[in-house]
Amino acid sequence: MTIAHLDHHGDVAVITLDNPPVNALSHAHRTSIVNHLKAAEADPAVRAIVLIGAGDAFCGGAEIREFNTPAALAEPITRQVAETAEGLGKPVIAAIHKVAMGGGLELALGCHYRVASPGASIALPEVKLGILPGAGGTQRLPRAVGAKAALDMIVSGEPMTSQAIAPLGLFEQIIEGDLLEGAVAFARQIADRGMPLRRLREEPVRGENLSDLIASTREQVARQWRGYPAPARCVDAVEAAIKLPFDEGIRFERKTFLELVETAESRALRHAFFAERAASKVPRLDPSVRGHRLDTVAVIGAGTMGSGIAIALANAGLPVVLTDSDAASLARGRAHIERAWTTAVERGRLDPAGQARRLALLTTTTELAAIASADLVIEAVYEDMAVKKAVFERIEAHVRADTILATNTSSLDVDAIAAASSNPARILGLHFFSPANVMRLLEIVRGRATSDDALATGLALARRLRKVGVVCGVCDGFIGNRMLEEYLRQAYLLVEEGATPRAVDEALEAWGFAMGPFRMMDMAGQDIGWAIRKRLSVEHPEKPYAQWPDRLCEAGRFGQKTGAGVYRYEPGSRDALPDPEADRLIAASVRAQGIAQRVVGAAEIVERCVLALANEGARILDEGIAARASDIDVVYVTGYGFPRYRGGPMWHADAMGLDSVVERLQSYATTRMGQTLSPAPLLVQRAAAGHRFNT
Ligand code: 3H9
Repeated sequence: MTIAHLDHHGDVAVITLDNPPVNALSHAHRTSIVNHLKAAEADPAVRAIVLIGAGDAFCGGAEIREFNTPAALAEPITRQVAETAEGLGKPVIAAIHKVAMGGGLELALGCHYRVASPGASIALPEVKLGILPGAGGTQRLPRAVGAKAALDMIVSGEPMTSQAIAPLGLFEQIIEGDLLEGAVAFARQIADRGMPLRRLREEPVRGENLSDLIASTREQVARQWRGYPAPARCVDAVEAAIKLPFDEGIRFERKTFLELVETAESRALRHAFFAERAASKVPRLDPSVRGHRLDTVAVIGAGTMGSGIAIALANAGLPVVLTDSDAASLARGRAHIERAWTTAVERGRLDPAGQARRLALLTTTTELAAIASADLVIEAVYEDMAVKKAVFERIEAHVRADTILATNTSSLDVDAIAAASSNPARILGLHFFSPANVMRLLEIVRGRATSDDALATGLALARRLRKVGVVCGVCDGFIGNRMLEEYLRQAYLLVEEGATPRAVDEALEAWGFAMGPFRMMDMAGQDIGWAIRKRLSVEHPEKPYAQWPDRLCEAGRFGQKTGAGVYRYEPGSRDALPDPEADRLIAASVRAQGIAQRVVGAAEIVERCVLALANEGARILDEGIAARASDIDVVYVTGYGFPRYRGGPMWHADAMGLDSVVERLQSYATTRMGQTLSPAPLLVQRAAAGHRFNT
């Protein structure tokens, strides 16, 4: 077993955390660190101790997979490891490189001194897992860097670089060059000079107006983190650090940690963490295939999507050639890109040098020949099969034989596009979400002929753009939009049956969705849904739609872009206002169909919409379009505003129990349009076998 080891560098003992990949603090690892600390303490030849990490991290924190198992509670727990270091009578120095997070940082806070390499990422990210730092972090960090900075870090979970946090008092030295050598020299200096052992537990929490700070943070958390229990508890714990003696604060932290780690929200957030990482492991793809080296990427089409993709590429440091055959569209696209970077500078998110670097990476041209040197071409033209095929033909006339070609279609058949190519193996789908420079999700569509090389290039691109790439097979709408169709079907039918659009939006927003379906479709454009319905109602006449949305579209109500959709919009505003005209059109449509409306409650709204997602997810899983249920969850959490603290539609169904899901879906069988919710075969099978989607 690979665990911490102890070496001697003269009179300095070096304990190396060694538990790949991130030196997480499993029970075995914790035990071995404590044993080495005690051995070093007992060894008269040792005058100081350095704790350092092997590989690419000092320490990524507690072993998350141990949570909710006996191993997490087995002593020494992480807090006791930090306490052992703090309690030693010889100086203990944490030497941090690359990553010190969660329990890893808490262990370092237990040490008497800390040094770091430049650029190390320092964080207490527990809140993102629905817990709080449970190994003394909420009590020691405010003592180390002051209450304000500590509260920011603990509540946001966001990392700071070692250089940025050093002046706040976390590090005694930033060591350029060899960290071990520097840390050993530093440790020897401390011992030589007989420097006092700095124990944070003995120091006061620094900062002014701390009650105001706690009160204002509490308010901000309540506004920003509806549905997430952990952020408010993080504030409580820092308040405890301010108000209580250290040991009482620690007891409060532990109790709160143990409560939070059992919550459904924490379990769901941890699922989301591992699901995102699992998505990069693709069945039937040799992990040694690295994909094409990307020196230049070309984007075809300078519309909203194409220019958003160009921004994302340049932001990641990739040279981009953006082309559009229409000079006016190209100019509009370029202006949009330049405006995005100017706004980022104005808001302090980008410095002028960064803006200049990005501009230098961007070439815009109407000449398709300019894509000749591209390693990857991403087509982002109008969503029409004939147009796409024609564009691919022209692209292929200009690029090298090994250039990877991607279509940014959101629903068209990638195999059909590839079939028109002389080399279908190099073609894949890269479905970006709008705005492409903001949204984290990238659906990577693996066609029948897509080569491993092309697929690996798509995955590497996702990593480069700091997006989550989810591989899916070819079907109408891929994972996300195919499920969305079922979700929207229910949302529209619920209005036909008697709910108001606002009630539907409010119910789903209260449940945790970032935006209700009608506000979302008003933003995306009701005409897009209309076009899809027209096509699908021919291809799948067995799947009924509510009719009122078409009536709205026929009246030119396409949403925000036309100032009216399901809601009304004042010029320049995105606020969805009630609109009696929309209500009138809906009522007229329902009357014309002779539908007897009824009272529809919030519980039914949420249940039908959310379970429709999971039900279609089951079909997608059954057909092999998604490799695993967690990939579907990742798509919904990162691309569709599904509440992360509920884990995703498949996780939610698992948490409900699949037999209950089947029972709830069947309960609608007798209602009008009940067949739209008939349980998918895989769902029924798994429920009958007592299995889950996420294994
Ligand atoms: C905590 O510390 C609680 C304490 O306060 C109290 C305790 C009582 N455990 O992200 P990557 C795996 S809570 C287990 O692709 P990167 C990860 O799943 C913890 N596994 O690499 C993946 O495995 P696989 C607080 C972990 O270089 C592999 O490592 N800490 C852990 O892009 C590589 O991960 C956090 O929340 C872990 N703690 O980023 C930090 N961490 O290869 C969470 C990682 O099988 N971790 N793995 O897919 C991270 O943010 C990133 O992983 C990190 C490296 C920045 C460390």
